[in-house]
Amino acid sequence: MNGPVSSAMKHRNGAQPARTDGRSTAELIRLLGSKRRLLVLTHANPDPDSLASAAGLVHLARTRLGMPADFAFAGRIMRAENCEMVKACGIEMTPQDQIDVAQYDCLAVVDTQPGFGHTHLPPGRAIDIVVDHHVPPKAGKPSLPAVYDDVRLTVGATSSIVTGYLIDAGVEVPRLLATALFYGLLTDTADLSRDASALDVRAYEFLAPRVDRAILRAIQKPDLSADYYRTLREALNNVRIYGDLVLCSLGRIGAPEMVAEVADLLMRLEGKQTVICGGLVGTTYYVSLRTELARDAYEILGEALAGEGSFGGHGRVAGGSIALPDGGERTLKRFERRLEKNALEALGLEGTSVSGLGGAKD
Ligand SMILES: [Mn+2]
Repeated sequence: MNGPVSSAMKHRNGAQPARTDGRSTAELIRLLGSKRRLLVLTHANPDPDSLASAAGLVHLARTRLGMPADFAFAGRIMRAENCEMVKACGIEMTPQDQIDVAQYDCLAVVDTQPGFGHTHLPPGRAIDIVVDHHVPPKAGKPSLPAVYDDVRLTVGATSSIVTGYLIDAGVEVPRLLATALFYGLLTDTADLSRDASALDVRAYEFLAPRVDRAILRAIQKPDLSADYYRTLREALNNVRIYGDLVLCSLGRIGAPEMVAEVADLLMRLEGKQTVICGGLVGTTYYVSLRTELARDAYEILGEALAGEGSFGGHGRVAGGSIALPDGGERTLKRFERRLEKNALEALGLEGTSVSGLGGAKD
């Protein structure tokens, strides 16, 4: 982790005025120029920042180097907003299991790094390019480091780093790609209010005049299914409030994205500082944590899960999943009681009395 950070600092200090900060785009272009075919990968169930970053890197390789480039994804596109983004911005992507990795001599990973639990990379293949803004994983790192490793912890969105490459490379950024990158940047930085660096602001200013506003609006306010509102109704009936902590169980749900959505919604409840929201899909329990406390969300979630399952996150946001022995009601209830107890301990709220939102159910 010291390597990329210190070299990024060095570059920043000695930067020429026209350059964006961080690693040299020329270095990336040189590497791409020595390869024939690029495959861009990201973490499973890609979010807007990873979708846009991948599309941006594919565009750079195709237009600047005339190089065949593809983006492959694992898992599924969750949330109505993300589905709308893929459709409206025309993001080309192929399921990873339908890709013949042997066809590619250059592998890139964006918005994540080898070694993260939610990142499924082709076994036995070295990764050539890593572009990310997360703290590198402590364990599970590959023995061969990437040739081009651009991890910038101070940058709010990978979309900003990729936009920096496009600016530096002088390639034209089409309207739909600009809209995707802009949306990726907005979601990861909460409209530049969270973790935003000078590069994020620079990328924002570069992209803003190129954005298709009608498409951006459609992405931000997509149609929602009746099932969405039914789950929401259940969720609101099941809110448990302990001091400044809000716990919410969605019970059994059809798709995991509701967990994060309800967590985001409840975070706006006045006076609340931490939200933990969970739901069961099949036999996998998904959990999202949001906090405004001075503590890292990842650390609180780690304590609440007592080391079980896999989880990730940074700053104010964390999420994870745990495989339960079965999908039965008793197993679910038992797990949620344990999670609640651990969470109360982690936040020093043991013995605090519980209430709901008030109204009919109370
Ligand atoms: Mn990101």
